[in-house]
Amino acid sequence: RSAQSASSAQSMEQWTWPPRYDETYRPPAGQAHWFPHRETMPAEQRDEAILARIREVMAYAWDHAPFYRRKWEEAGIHPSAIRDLADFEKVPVVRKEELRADQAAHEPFGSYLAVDPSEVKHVNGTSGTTGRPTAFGISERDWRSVANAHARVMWGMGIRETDTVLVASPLSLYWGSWGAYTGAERLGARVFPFGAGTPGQTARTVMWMKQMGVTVFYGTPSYALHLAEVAADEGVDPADLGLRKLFFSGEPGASVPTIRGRIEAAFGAEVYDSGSMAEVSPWMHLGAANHEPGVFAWQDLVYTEVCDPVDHHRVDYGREGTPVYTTLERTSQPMIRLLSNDLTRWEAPSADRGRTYPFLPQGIYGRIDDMFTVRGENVYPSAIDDVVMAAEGYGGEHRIVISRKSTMDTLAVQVEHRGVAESTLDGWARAIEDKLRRALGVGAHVVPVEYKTFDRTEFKARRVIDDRDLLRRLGSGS
Ligand code: 8LE
Repeated sequence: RSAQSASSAQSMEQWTWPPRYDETYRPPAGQAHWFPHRETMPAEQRDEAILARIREVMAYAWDHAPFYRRKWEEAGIHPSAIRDLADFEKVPVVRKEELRADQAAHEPFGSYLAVDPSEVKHVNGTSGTTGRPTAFGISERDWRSVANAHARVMWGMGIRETDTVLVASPLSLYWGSWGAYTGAERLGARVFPFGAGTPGQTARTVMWMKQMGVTVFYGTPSYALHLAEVAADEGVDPADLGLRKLFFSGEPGASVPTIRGRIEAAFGAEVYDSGSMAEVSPWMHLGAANHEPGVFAWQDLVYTEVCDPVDHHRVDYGREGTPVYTTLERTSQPMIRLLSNDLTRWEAPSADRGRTYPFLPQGIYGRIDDMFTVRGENVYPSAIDDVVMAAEGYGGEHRIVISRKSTMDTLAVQVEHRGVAESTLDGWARAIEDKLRRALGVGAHVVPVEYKTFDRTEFKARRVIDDRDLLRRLGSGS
């Protein structure tokens, strides 16, 4: 059996540790898979190769990254003790706070840097709007692994060298933009890094898209909708911009039916979801390959376990949990069981889907932190988005306001309206309330507000206003 698994691992296309890719490789244009064998092999066979790789990655981290050795010694775990993927569930998760603290103690890249600092050739990071920013120190080898992985997933989306790919998210510290950039470049497409986020940029984006014949858009779902709105304001029908495909990361949306539908309808193009966390770049290891909602977990790039948020053991297929990620190709800042605190549901691999990876049919639908409880019901902001954005006359933005009246939490949604007659506004709001009650199981108060009351975002939307946080900070909450 081990001889068989060894030969199967050998035959996996360009599967080496440390990773090394043939940079000249590209499949024939008509081929659906970048690496047909690796993407369609029986999942159990792939898991054997992944187990061997996990042991290599852990041994490497033990030898090169003091952070991991400390953590595992404390937990009484040695890489050699991982005999199967069930053993791997005993490896303690890494939390983002730990990485932040470790980096503060070991400037600038943390003691989880597993290469000599001189090998760090690229720096990305978190924006640091909440808490201490985290620096991503990336070696050239890792940069190339990410480029090759992203090219491969984008190939699965049907992007080809004849495409012009617009990178329409901030080209600064945000790894999302650079990951899309390097992937498009490696794939041989034309890259158009216009970015996003500076004043007046969106109207110029519309103009440049037309001039450059952009065929593929990358950014956040919120920004695509904003772009469609600005195009219309400029007298341009977004469907005339010539896009074939849009792919997304950064926030829920591309797998949220209403948001997805609005984007498809506005641009007359296909929508693809992707994205996990910058720390586990290649972040596109959660990426769509078919034109349908949901993403595959490309397990041979980053091993993804959907886990119980409390005990961090894998939940059964079909169940909800939080993704825990292990990079299989990173040598500079390897991530081994990084806890995402996001929420998803996963399904078992099935050859019918064209790739034998586990499937996340609703993508990632929220963060545990963003989930709130109103009268005992758990509510995800993306579920509210899904309902209100489906309303005829929806004006393009809304805000979700949670507040505490005496001891009870209440939920209000301020929704922009457009083209709804003043005399029918009340009925319009009540109809949305009905739909929200059915979808969420709790009552919400819908308040119509004027079109363009709220700011649009060029990046990730922040629609929840939680008054209870304010009360808590003032010390008057419970
Ligand atoms: C639902 C993946 C990337 C580089 O685009 C990104 O946004 O990374 P970042 O800035 O580290 O933020 C990660 C968080 O964004 C995740 O934990 C998750 O809450 C959210 N996110 C990213 N992609 C998606 C997503 N949420 N669907 C997605 N496709």
